[in-house]
Amino acid sequence: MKKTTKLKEIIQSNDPEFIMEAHNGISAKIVEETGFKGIWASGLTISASLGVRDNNEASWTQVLDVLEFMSDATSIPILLDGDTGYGNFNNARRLVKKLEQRNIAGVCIEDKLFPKTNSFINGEAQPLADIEEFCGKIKAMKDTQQDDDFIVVTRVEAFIAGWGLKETLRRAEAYRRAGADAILIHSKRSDITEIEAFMKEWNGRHPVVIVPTKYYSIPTDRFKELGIQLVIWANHNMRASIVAMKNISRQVYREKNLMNVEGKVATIEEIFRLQQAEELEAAEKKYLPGKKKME
Ligand code: SPV
Ligand code: MG
Repeated sequence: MKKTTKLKEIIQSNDPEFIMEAHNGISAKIVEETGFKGIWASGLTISASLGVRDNNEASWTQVLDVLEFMSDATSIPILLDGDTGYGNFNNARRLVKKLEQRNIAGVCIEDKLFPKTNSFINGEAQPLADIEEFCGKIKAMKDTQQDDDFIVVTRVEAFIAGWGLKETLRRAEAYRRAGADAILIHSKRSDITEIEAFMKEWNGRHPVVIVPTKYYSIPTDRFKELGIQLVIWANHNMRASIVAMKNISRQVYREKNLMNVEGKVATIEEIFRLQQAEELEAAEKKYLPGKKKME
């Protein structure tokens, strides 16, 4: 099945599905091996992995380069966090063209202005996109895709920016009508009251995606009760690796010795396995003259 079709099925499922953040080839591969059905290519963590801020400091083609490695390393669909689409409708539709060429299954765009800022930094201070303009962007993206199953998720930032339920509903409905495949409702509250209020009024009109980074203590069953289609665990591989890298760097720096560290880190063989080194060895036997004889 095509990656796009797989993502479409995930987004239209009755029960919540879960996708996990990755930010490069190896983390994408780990997400797939773990059993997840899809990957969230997070803007926050891809920029963090490049050592820059989540303010479109990495150019969109630099993000594409990372995505290409992630896509080549995996067979499950990738949903790109495409920020605002990196400009107006024209930039966004060109993005869709390039994503399809790289076998990326879908993209999520948010109704803010380029260059964006992460939703958890001064959310209230961030202006939202004009609704009509944003709807034009959605239409342009949907008109551009060649594969009918390519997914455009639109993310409503009205709760984040402090505009409340009415504006959130107004925007979600406008984006649905403009052709979005699903609506991501973002909230920075530590409880789920905003999402609950939205789901009540929304009444199953169209698939809904959530990112429970701040309301992490809410049991997953609640998402099911509310009728949510897709849950994104948006940044946890990056956060896990920061803790692990800090700990190991500190220990090696302090001890000037690897003895106590060796058992705590992945083996070199594990790196080779994740890189599929064996496949190359087999291919060399098949394609490289003299390789068989040498052994
Ligand atoms: C991301 O993972 O980059 C997201 C989610 O957009 S959030 O950081 O919550 O805005
Ligand atoms: Mg983001």
